[in-house]
Amino acid sequence: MADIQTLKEESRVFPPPADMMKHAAISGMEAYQALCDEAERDYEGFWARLARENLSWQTPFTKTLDESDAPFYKWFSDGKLNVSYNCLDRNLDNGNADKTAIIFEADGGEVTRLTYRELHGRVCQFANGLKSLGIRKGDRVVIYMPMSVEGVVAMQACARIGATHSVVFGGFSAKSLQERIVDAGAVAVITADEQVRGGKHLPLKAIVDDAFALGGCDAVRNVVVYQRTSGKINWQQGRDLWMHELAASQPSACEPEWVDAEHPLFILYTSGSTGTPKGVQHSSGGYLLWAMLTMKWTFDVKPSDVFWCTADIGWVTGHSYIAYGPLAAGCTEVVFEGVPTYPDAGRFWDMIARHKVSIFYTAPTAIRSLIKAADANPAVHPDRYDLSSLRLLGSVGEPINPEAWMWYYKNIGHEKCPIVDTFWQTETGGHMITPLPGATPMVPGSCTLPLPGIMAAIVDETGQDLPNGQGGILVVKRPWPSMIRTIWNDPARFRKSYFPEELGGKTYLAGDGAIRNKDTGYFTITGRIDDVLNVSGHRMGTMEIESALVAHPMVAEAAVVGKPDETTGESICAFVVLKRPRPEGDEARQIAKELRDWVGKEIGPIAKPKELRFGDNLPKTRSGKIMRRLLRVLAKGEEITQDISTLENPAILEQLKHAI
Ligand code: 6R9
Repeated sequence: MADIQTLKEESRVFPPPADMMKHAAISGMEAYQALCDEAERDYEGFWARLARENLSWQTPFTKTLDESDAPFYKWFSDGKLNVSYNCLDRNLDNGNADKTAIIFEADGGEVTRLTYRELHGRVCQFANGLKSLGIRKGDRVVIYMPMSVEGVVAMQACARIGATHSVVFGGFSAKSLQERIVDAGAVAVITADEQVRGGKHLPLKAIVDDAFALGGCDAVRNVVVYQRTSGKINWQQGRDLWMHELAASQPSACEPEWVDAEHPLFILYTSGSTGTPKGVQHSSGGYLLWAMLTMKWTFDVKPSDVFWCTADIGWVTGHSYIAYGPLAAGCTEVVFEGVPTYPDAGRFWDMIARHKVSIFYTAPTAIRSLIKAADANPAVHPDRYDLSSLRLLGSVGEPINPEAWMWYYKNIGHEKCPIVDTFWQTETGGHMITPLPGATPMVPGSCTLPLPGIMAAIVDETGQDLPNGQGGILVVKRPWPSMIRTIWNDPARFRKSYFPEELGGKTYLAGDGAIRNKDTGYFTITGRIDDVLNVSGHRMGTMEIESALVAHPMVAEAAVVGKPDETTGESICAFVVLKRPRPEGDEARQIAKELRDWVGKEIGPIAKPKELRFGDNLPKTRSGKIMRRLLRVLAKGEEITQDISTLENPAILEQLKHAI
């Protein structure tokens, strides 16, 4: 993660390219300021105008923002629309019918192209198939699929019939999947036989079967299976259906189900600082407005662009900037199944060249690993590829350190492409703080300024505004259309997590720390202020990993902390006390491996601790609290200089100092 001191001193400023400035949707800082002023002057009027101009409403709304049940805000609540209609049908009517909607590239390199008309047909057929299974508006459908055209079709088909989808990332374990199926009360699961990553076939359907075996999935009537590899799978007659067979006999027209703007489009589970993952519930109208508008504002998407967001549909970035935003904006997008390092670490650059990608959106972690790869092997250095189609670059998921920013700017963008460092969250639905490509002068490592209408601020623990230059808590002072509506099944937790009483109950608490530059007012995100880790842009709660560890019969106690990592931003370091004597040497290594695999099975491979250390105990205060700040110092391999007078058992620090 970027060192805060370096960022404070970062003084390089990169103006946006002149020609981009001329043609951008928001052209120049005056245009940006004018939009901010409009929002300031007439907040509801501003959003109402944008919602009318950008979305097609079946029933126009008359009420813009309803704050009567704050913080359960409602937007455009008496309006009706359909998200899939806005993404697909609208493009058939406005001359995009034969335009390529999706360029899909599979892991092995096979390319499939679909026009808007074809995508519309596929979505309608599958939507009719889902209806034939009795799936209705408001039903929940879990999607556990690889990156594929079919994954996007599944999401759009749910939206078309008003079913609320919950996509679960294909790297999650059977147990994580089962918890989400149960919490969402899903009536169907859409999956694939297998997924392919870096040439390897990995099971998906088998994991769905395992999730069912864990119990509690009784509401699920059907499992719909996309045939990706034709690998061998178990089949439950009556429950399991092939996706292609279900769609085949269906008409290729499907009247969209018109839903209220507030109708839940999706639930997406994400990690919090405590307890089980939270089902973040999003709306239809407000969510789509922002997914589409940020395509125009942040990415300045034009009809001729080829847009590529490398995220997975299992994360929010894949929702807003693969499944919905690009289609609502009518652009051509690349959807990619594989990994950045297969068949070699030139894959991204090669794909950009072959598909003439003009807007490229990826995560700092990918950039950092590709820097390493390019340094190690000149054959995959980006200068070997024709990247001249690029005109805009984006970054998302975690802070981008200035060195990675500069490499991205020089080697990928050839100093011609602005970089939009987009700060946002699962809960915010779309971008919040980001440079605008035709307006904002960029500073490496800073996400710069909030988008018009986003009232971001930095406050102290009591909610008092802090002056620029003083770090504090990042908040958003006014509701915005694409914000989280509630936590599925847990409105009390929604209030407590995001609208705490200490901040007055109406201010959104992002969970990140931030600081604004004294002169420019630019924001720099300083990292989470709760027990949430960010490993390769994946969000994980330390508590979740600790619970998984202590569920192992050998483990007595565990504490998990983040440790700065050059490539993944943060890595997971676990301190473990076993029920048996502290192991050493080979035995320690063997048990560490067993525990790592265990966490992989409990949560998913992304949650496996990179490092495990064993102690006879953990550093605790006299009242028995684990002193995590000391563990963080130990994980970094630094000497403890802090006050340890409250520490009950100082001798333990020596044991935990070294990795096994
Ligand atoms: C979109 C997404 C959200 C957390 C967020 C913050 C970190 C995301 C960032 C960033 C610095 C950026 N984060 N973008 N930090 N600069 N441009 O990533 O959603 O998975 O919910 O993660 O990621 O810590 O709070 P999500």
